[in-house]
Amino acid sequence: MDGKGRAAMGELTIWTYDWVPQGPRGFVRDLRLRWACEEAGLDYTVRTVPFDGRETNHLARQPFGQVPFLTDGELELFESGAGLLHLARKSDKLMPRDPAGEAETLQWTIAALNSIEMVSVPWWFLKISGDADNQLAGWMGMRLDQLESILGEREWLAAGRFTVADLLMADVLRVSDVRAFGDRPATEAYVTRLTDRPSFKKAQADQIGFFAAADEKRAEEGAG
Ligand SMILES: N[C@@H](CCC(=O)N[C@@H](CS)C(=O)NCC(=O)O)C(=O)O
Repeated sequence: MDGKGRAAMGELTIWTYDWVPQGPRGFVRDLRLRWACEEAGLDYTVRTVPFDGRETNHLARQPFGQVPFLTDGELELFESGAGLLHLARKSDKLMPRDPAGEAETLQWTIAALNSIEMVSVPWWFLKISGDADNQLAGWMGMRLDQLESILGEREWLAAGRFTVADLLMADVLRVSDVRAFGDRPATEAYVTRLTDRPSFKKAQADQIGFFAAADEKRAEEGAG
């Protein structure tokens, strides 16, 4: 199944699953790439690999059986962070071109992945597994408190303006269990500010609509 971004078939293709259960809708990481394309005004198409059999059916394209991955003409790359940085090289709306601003953007993009999401994802998995004594709670709280101090002092993470680093950090932080874990007003205001952006809202609505259409297709196939 194919879904289209704003423009006619472009060179940029964001790959996701053809269907996912309700739970992750609005959070599947293809949203990061959709959001970045929307911010930058880059034309893109969304295409899919089957959710069923994902463990093995596209390993040549994403070695962990996950999504998203991105194609740009002949070029193909996996990892949402790599995809975002690739898109950021196409548009200064995502990353400034001055060396200091670019370095700061790279630094905070990697920090979102390797200092925050690195903790938040395993913390979240332990939380939803029902482990009452989540061994990662202390580490998670410390990281979020450190970030809260920073976000209390500035509007954007890098270069004094919106960058792809904010897009990624906000996507990591907007998970409802993460938002509910303690009271951090600066972080909450930051997440709200970022997710109020029209490009985020469009990307999220598009993803939700995309999977809703997939439900209908599944139902038709089941009925037929
Ligand atoms: N580090 C990867 C993580 C990708 C990831 O966790 N993708 C999820 C969807 S958001 C997935 O494919 N989950 C299915 C699975 O792991 O089997 C990235 O950022 O691209």
